[in-house]
Amino acid sequence: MEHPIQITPEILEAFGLPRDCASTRLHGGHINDTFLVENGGKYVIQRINRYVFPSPQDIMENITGVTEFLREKILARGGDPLRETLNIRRTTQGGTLFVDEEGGPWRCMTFVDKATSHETVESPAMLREAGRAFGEFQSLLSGYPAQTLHETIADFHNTPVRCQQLWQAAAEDKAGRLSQVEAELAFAKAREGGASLLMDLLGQGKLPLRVTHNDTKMSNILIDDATGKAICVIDLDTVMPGLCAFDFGDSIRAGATTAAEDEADLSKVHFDLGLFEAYADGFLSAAGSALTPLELKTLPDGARLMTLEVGLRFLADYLNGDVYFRTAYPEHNLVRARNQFKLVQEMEEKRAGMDAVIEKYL
Ligand code: GN1
Ligand code: MG
Repeated sequence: MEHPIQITPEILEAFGLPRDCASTRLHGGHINDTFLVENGGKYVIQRINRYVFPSPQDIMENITGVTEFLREKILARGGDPLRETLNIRRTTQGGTLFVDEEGGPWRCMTFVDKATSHETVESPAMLREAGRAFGEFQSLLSGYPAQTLHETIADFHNTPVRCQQLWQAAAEDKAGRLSQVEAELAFAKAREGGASLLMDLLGQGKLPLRVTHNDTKMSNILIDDATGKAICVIDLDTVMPGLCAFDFGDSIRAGATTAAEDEADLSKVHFDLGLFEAYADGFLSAAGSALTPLELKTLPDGARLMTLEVGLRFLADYLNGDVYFRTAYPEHNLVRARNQFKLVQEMEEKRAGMDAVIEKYL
């Protein structure tokens, strides 16, 4: 399906690296193509997905601004910016991107050694750490000039718009898969009414816009191999103004579950309240004092809506013929959608338990 993407000598040269550096593909992430390159030093070179990000230059401007801002904050608290934030390596021309013959945009960052991006949560302590780091990320960026950020993907966490995109995908049925997803569409339809809660509160001025990460899954944080501490928030492609509940909620979606996002055996997929509490504890210890009471109260809604939303997106992509998320087999997006919907259902059942955890912080 996909034609193999490779690092060429021209790409290496563009970033001032020897043309014969060894490179290996890294398999994390559903969107970009990522490689580890070594020549004594270690670098991550990525091809940005142009279908997903129509304006790679905007992403790089956001990332440059945010990482330079973070660098100052990290230095001020005596930290190590080479390990605690991304560091963009420029091209020999001084730019942040190299564009290949096919128009593919490439970027380079220094690799953070002796730290790991984990696809699944191994312990409540690990999730608490992730929560602390994402909470700290939000609080460090609270002084960032949000109006200078580009909106890299329009309506990224606008759940009602994501519903519309699913209905459109169903109407078009481009891949001829509609008949396989009747139950999932009904599940989504039944939740359309409640899908606009956060956007409504935002529109009414009841929730503040903050600078948020917007893709706070466990694998977008690096955990130090030696200390177990979450040291660096990565994948800054979707840093944009957003709601606190987006970041909190997406981490719960991805972290407070007993199975991988694409576990097909739904009997293994459960929303875990103990993990929810561990994340909430970490996140709120770092960001909680800045949050309004309504922000706190809507964190469980963030969990439910971010999980529903990704389910809608996986399902829409399945109907569209897998054009957005990278898939490993034909039913992959459908499996992911079912998995997320199972979590949504359990989050609805365990809502009172989530509220009780958050109540402690009110
Ligand atoms: C994508 O790039 P990655 O794999 O960190 C997606 C997120 C989804 C996530 C689901 C830009 O994140 O929105 O929540 O997959 N990123 C984009 O795993 O669409
Ligand atoms: Mg990403």
